[in-house]
Amino acid sequence: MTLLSNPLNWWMIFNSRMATLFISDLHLQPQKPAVVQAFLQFVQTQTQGIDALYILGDLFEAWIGDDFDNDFSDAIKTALSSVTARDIPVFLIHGNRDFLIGERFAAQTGCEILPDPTLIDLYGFPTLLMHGDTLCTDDTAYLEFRRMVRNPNWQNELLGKSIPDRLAIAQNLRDVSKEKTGGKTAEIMDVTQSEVERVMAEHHVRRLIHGHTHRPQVHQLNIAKTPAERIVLGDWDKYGWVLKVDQTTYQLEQFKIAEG
Ligand code: LP5
Ligand code: MN
Repeated sequence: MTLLSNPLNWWMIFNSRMATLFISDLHLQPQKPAVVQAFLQFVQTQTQGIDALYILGDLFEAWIGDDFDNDFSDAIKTALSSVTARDIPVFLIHGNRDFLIGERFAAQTGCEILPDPTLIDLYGFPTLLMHGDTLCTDDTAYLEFRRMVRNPNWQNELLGKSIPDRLAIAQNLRDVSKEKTGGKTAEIMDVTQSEVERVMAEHHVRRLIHGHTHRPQVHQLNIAKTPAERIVLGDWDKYGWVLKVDQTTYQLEQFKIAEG
């Protein structure tokens, strides 16, 4: 019997298809141990034999600089290193909570930081990856804030401050953000459709994957009269989300996160 005449072998080949995984908005923090545990378990059980893992921003609830180490950040870094040590690439796009992840973190974990947006060839399908915050163009107050915190001079000045000062500033920014988002409509904080279409047309893509809005869904749209799709990843809290893409198909999967 040849290799391919045995149905069992076909089944094994089918099931060993390689896949690329996308996650975002885990908002990892020591105060949410169940989510941390879910991520560590995800790394252990879901990344075996995959082609790559992409983290599209807000892996952390708040990141105040690569020089702030503790048991929590060490555990996450060790988990990421365990993936890259298996020669599986892990890519990271900054979110609005962890834009200060830098080269030290990348060197320690083997992760590669990608610009936002990044265009990849995903099994022959041009695919644009973003965090998603820049698509919310009606949120002009946020975009102004973003311009400030993404300025390298601002970042250098902040990174020069002591850890306690930085923790206090991060807490202050969170408080201001909570107050401001409380006064914004859901529409303002969602993506602006015309901006989605503009960015997709600019990069000549028919597929966009992003997070940030915490509104997991696959949206069908048209770009220059051609069908296209926008895949939105969900945040991790009571449930986690992962997008699994292979040569032929994709699935946006939700899974339950056990209570801590
Ligand atoms: O994050 P979320 O979901 O609450 O809301 C976001 C936008 N808010 C933010 C701000 C972050 O939450 C702040 C946390 C950062 C943690 C890490 C920072 C480490 C750096 C500091 C330490 C070294 O991104 C929110 C959007 C919302 O998403 C939906 O898209 O609306 O935008 C805002 O709330 C911004 C406000 O509208 C404008 C804020 C002006 C604040 C000016 C304060 C200046 C203080 C300067 C101190 C140095
Ligand atoms: Mn975000």
